[in-house]
Amino acid sequence: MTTTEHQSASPTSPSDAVTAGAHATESARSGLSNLRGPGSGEVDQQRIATVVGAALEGIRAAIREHEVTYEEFDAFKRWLIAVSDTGEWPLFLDVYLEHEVEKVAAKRQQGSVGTILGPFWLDGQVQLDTPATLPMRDDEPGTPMILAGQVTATDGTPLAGATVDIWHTDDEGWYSGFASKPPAGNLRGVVRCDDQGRFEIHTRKPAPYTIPLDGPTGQLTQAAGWSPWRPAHIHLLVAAPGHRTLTSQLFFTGDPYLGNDVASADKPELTLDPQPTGRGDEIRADRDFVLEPGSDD
Ligand code: MBD
Ligand code: FE
Repeated sequence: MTTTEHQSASPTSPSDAVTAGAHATESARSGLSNLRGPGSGEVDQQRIATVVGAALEGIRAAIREHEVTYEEFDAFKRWLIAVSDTGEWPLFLDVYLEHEVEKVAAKRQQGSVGTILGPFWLDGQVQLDTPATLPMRDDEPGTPMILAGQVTATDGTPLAGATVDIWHTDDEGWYSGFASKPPAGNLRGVVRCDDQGRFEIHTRKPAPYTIPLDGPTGQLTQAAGWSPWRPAHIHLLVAAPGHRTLTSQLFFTGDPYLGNDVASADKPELTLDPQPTGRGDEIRADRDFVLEPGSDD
């Protein structure tokens, strides 16, 4: 399927946007804090005043400089209410702001380059031993793809006990658990590596993805004339006992949306160049991961 067909096919019905938003909101409410490592947990009045003050002043400056009208102010209020009503706060925040938070965090990190988590991770997916085939339909469309590699520590030690939590869209750009089309758990899994930290995952190559165009995030994006597309990508959480969990994504050489990712999450270090294996149209990409010491919760 070409990306043009994908776009005109409209990735979501209105109920899909609301369903996806509700699930992402529930997931953000309950399960994400333990992925981020320990924080101080303290409420610091000075920090709130500084950061929230700067954010508000940025908005006030935009109002002054661009002479924002009451009509625009009221439209902004209605838009914010719609973001809540559709549960799109995780989508909007992860598309437009998470990449800046990730870059701040990355300044203090060692090991493989990572990128943002995004709103579509789900806890509790099927656990598989390597070599693993992700759950998929009998007639799962798309190019068969193998992703293989090794997880090591920063000193080069292979990490027995490493796991690769992987999730990505199907060949039409749909995420299981968020769109109605793919069955629950489709193209998601947690793969246990072997005693050398090696993994081999059999899946399908994902397709480029547009954020839902019928919700407030997509509508704002289109109203501004910005591209709503993300390059095709595979999400990963690479974990091992005693090491910081790496949150990453992998992209594909030649993808038309590289460098123009609506979520600004693509990085040159994260591009795969899969090669034919000679078995039908199957392709294979090899990618190793390096984890730094740290808390694994
Ligand atoms: C996605 O699939 C995604 O990965 C991010 C970060 C934001 C929106 C949709
Ligand atoms: Fe994604």
